[in-house]
Amino acid sequence: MKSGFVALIGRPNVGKSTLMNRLIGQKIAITSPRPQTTRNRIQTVYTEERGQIVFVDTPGIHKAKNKLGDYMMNIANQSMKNVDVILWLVEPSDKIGEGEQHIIRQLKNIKIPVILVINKIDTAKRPELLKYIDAYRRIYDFSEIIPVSALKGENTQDILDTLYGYLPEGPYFFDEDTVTDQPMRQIAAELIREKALRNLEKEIPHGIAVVIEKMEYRKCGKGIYDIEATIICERDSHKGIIIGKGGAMLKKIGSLARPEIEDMLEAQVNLKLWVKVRKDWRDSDLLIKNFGYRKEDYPKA
Ligand SMILES: Nc1nc2c(ncn2[C@@H]2O[C@H](COP(=O)(O)OP(=O)(O)OP(=O)(O)O)[C@@H](O)[C@H]2O)c(=O)[nH]1
Ligand SMILES: [Mg+2]
Repeated sequence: MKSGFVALIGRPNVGKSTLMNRLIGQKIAITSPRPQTTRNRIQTVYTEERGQIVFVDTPGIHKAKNKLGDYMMNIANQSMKNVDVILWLVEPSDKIGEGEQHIIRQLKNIKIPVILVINKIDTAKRPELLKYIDAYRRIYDFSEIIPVSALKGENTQDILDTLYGYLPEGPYFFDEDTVTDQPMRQIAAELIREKALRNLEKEIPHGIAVVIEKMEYRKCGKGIYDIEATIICERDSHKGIIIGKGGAMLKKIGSLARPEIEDMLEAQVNLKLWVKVRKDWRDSDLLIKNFGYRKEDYPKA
């Protein structure tokens, strides 16, 4: 039996979370067209007859501009060092910029097999792919290079087959029913944040956090959860936009998040949303901690 940890790393927005969800066949990590969607280390477990793979999704590697950014980068850096295999995701391009060079410098200090995943090949012209593979091959000694489309599920099975070739023999780390280390509460908060990210204008999403204030179960029919959540933002003007005209935006965020939370909890959900302003929370250790981002969450695996 094989088992081990596999980190998904790369710049923001390259499709790490989309790929992880695809590989395990379930939506656990939220995804959006906004960079810096993932803020935490998210572990998911994939078990089959060949063995068990623990995937570690990480925040996109970028220049931190506040304490939340420092926190996110610490998670990405730690995750890279504590796994058996690294999947480095990149866009289909031969433009290798400072962002990629920075990642290469970090990889050069690590003696872990690195598999380059060229994602989003559905957006690239086939003949160009060879050019991209060649450009990357020149700058690092990758164990493998695999072009895929996480969104369409193209070639993603190849990643699983390849990974088993690099994982050590060993026992399961989790029982076979385990899917993730993320508590339900956290996933519910993230689903609400995802709907905010996907529906709000560009400058607002980065400053948003979601806190579940209450999540209570009532036995009634197939069961009901009463959930109260607060969307935290950084400015009064943002609060107005998140609420929207006559509450329309907040209603939209709630009505998009609710069915997904219901699917996850396999129960009915009563969802109440509030919006609060906490100026510059992304630079406050105390508030970052209050909003569920904890230093203790750093990987130890
Ligand atoms: N066309 C196309 N789009 C993709 C593919 N994979 C991901 N995307 C899109 O790219 C965007 C970013 O995807 P995410 O999975 O959130 O990216 P990420 O790397 O986790 O981003 P961060 O968490 O911000 O670091 C989303 O809009 C996805 O739908 C793909 O294979 N093809
Ligand atoms: Mg992500």
